[in-house]
Amino acid sequence: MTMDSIDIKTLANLYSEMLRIRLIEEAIADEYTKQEMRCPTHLCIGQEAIAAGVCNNLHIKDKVFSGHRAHGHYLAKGGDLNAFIAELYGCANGCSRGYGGSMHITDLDAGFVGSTPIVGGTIPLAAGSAWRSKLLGDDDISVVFFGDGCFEEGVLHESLTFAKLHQLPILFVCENNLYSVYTQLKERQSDSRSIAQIASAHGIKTLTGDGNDVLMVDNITKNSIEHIKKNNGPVFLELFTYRWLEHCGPYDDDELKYRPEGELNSWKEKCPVNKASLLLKETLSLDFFKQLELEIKSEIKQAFELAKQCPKPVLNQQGELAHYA
Ligand SMILES: Cc1ncc(C[n+]2csc(CCOP(=O)(O)OP(=O)(O)O)c2C)c(N)n1
Ligand SMILES: [Mg+2]
Repeated sequence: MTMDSIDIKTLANLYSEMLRIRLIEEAIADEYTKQEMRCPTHLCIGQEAIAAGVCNNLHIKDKVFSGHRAHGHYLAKGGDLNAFIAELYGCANGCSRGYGGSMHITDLDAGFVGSTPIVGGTIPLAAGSAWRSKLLGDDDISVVFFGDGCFEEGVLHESLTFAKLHQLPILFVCENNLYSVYTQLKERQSDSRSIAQIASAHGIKTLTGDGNDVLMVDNITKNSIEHIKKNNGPVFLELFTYRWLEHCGPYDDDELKYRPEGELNSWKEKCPVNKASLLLKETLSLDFFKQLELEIKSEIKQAFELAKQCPKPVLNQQGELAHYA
């Protein structure tokens, strides 16, 4: 694809969103080692295009749900950065009032209903939210992001059946990064049928795509939302991508050898952020890139400074967090 055939403004926005997520995740990884953030943290470095491309097509009122690897989804949906970083530090002004940490993020003002670490746990909640929209006749769409690991959870299949039966306005987004913790997909699922085939066997319109190509994700999502808004029922997306860091935490874990040698590097070559920047560099000056990075880094610095200054949770004599009324 060349810059002639795409809208530069759209790509620049998608790129900015991905870069912002990347830089925020990198800052969290750097700060995490100081052990001031005391919540398990699943970073989405390498997977940013899915969050950016899907959320680019959503309105603030659309409802997003996610799981343990939710940072990118929250940020792309318009969640507040200061409140998010504060949440990681357990501050009372965090988006979940400091109770939730990285894996329980919520921000109703941004239409980010919630994320929980129970694998598959938010899928039926999203179906319920879509059913509510259907019953009320509002125009909202519910979107749920989840990993390939959810295919081992019965509730996913129950939710797909229910969503199809009631023709619900819901977009299922499976981020297939080929692993559930240390276990490859091919050790968990028969290779005689793909995730997309299983989803489509529920009668749901199913599309697959390169989850590291933000323009493709944006385009597929646009088409999916058109389908949903015409009252044609749910859509299921299987988007292929790859997690760069360890399953949980700020480090690389390639030395554990659960991924074939060279696999991580081959995916790094397909970096979604680089891919978009290469296209943009055909048209935009280096100043654009420098300025953008400066702005994002300054926003991040401020968010960490604020979070570090806020009162931290302390236990009272009853063992409760004392800074909550
Ligand atoms: C019901 C349940 N079973 C097991 C776990 C432990 N667990 C946490 S994350 C995870 C892997 C999920 O993999 P996937 O859904 O592919 O998401 P990814 O981490 O690859 O983004 C597992 C098994 C859990 N949190 N909940
Ligand atoms: Mg996975």
